Amino acid sequence: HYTYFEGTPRWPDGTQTLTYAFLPGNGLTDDVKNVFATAFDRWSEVTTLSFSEAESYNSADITIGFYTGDHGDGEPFDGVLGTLAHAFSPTNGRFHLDGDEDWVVSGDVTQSSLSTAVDLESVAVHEIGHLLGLGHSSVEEAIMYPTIAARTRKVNLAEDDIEGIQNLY
Ligand code: TQI
Ligand code: ZN
Ligand code: ZN
Repeated sequence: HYTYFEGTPRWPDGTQTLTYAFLPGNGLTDDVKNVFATAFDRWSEVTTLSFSEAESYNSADITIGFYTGDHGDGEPFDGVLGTLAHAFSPTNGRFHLDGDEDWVVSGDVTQSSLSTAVDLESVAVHEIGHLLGLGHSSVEEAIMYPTIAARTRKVNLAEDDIEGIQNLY
């Protein structure tokens, strides 16, 4: 079953569009940006929320960046595998990904020759759930289940994720 963070933090009542921006300097390709856009769409499809890229990094509700090792928030990344990414609860908006992972942006992660390959969209859909206020779920099929096998793609929201998010938005 789905959970929320302590105190059930959420984006305020009446929030329609949440904006997001990519850390300047990461030099992300359009392919990478499109993966995030697709991941956001999966949540907007089942809620009253929509997501759009912000005009500027400083005005964005949600900020997305790739970082390695200690990056100043007390939750250092750890190189290949282990922690892949983290996101904070509403209304913090910070979404950090471990730049040391072998991210698969397009193509089939299950066919990757790298045993360490991680599907970017799968992780993005999960972290966006956290950004919106979902904690972890006990339902194995749920996007918000706390573990995922290596070289796995899991991007479709389960009924449990949908119920959880629809209670918030
Ligand atoms: N990162 C953890 C996660 O997102 C960080 C974390 C642990 C966390 N507890 C939390 C974040 C509570 C918010 C609230 O769960 S991770 C998966 C999964 C990770 C794990 O790198 O371990 C995914 C990132 F669920 F598949 F194991 C993405 Cl999809
Ligand atoms: Zn961080
Ligand atoms: Zn999680």
